[in-house]
Amino acid sequence: MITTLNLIGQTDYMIIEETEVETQIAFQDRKRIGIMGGTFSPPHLGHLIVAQQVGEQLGLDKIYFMPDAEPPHVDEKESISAKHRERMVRLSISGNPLFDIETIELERGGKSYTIDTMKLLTAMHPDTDYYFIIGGDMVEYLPKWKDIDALVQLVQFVGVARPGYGRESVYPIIWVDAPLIDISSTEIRKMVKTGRSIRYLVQEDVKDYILEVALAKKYGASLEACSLAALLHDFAKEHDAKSMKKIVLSQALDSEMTGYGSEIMHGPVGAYYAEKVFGIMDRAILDAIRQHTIGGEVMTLIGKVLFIADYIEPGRTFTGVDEARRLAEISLDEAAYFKIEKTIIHLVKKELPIYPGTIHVYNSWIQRKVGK
Ligand code: DND
Repeated sequence: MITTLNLIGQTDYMIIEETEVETQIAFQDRKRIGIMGGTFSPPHLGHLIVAQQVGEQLGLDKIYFMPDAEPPHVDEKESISAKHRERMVRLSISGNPLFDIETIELERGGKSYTIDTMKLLTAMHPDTDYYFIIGGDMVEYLPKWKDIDALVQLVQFVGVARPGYGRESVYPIIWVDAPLIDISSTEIRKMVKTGRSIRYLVQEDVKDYILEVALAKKYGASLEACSLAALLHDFAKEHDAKSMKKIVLSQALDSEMTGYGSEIMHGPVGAYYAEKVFGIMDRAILDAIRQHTIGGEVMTLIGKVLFIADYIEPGRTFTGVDEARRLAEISLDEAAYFKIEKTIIHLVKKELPIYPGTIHVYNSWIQRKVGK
């Protein structure tokens, strides 16, 4: 069948086969999706910068961060459990409408060979063209990927230069220019181990999450519970003081705290959200969130971990932070008491009113300390 269409200006007519029209329309309708595959142990700002640059420069509809279940590399990396890596990816990409997460490899489990995944994804989404984003190091490694010749037929590889790696490849690669970012997950893991600051290298919430998990490991606290508490503890901060106040009053929380601002309210309000919005039922997690700003008269191990991790993270520079870090190495109780006492002293010196709840917490800790 022949169709006449006005395709070129007002007066010039062109005749084309309908099948060709369909092909053109089909081409226009195709989705263009970027895949940022990785182990993300942990995800860092290099990953985010690269994905953003590729997405914008190639005009992609979406970029999916796809954590692998087990990295297929021969030289397996020091493993952080898949669950933690997934959570950190979710934290890293939250709030960016261009980014999303693809969990297909985590659900499948086992070694995540990209060819297996892309066969599944292209079969599930025949209307999509996939752009698989890799750094220069991975471009060099491509010849070793499983069934690479078949894979380059399924996806378009997009390479982003990385310091120390060339741009040559025998495979078809679209190169995208992005600022050279010399950050690697391996280096970040080393920095965490040696107590160096990872601020500005990973997204802020990821940094808190990593430190929380490190402290939990040291004191044998449940990693699952501590990581959940770390994830949710500042959720209330996304809301303004007015809406926090509403919750304090409607839920019959201590109304007195409304006079002391978001800093005091976001703990108890955060616990409310964790229960009502995220369905957390574990009392210890809820208490940890509730108490994480001022502490509590009685605190669980999870509560102390959250309370201290937040206080001593490497980005902090206040006077006394080194002492707090030293104490955290020896005893969580010593570190917690130090924080409670320091807070009171700080507020007195600044001539600021002290929330009565903070004073109650201090009283119970000092009474225990001096054995009364
Ligand atoms: P990585 O473990 O290198 O990820 O894995 C990248 C992807 O390749 C994953 O989806 C793997 O499943 C797949 N792969 C690798 C090897 C063999 C096969 C498949 C196979 O099927 O046989 P990372 O978490 O370390 O990094 C994620 C990505 O970000 C990588 O492409 C990496 O090159 C890149 N990257 C940077 N790019 C530019 N500047 C930086 C970067 N840091 C990481 N600073």
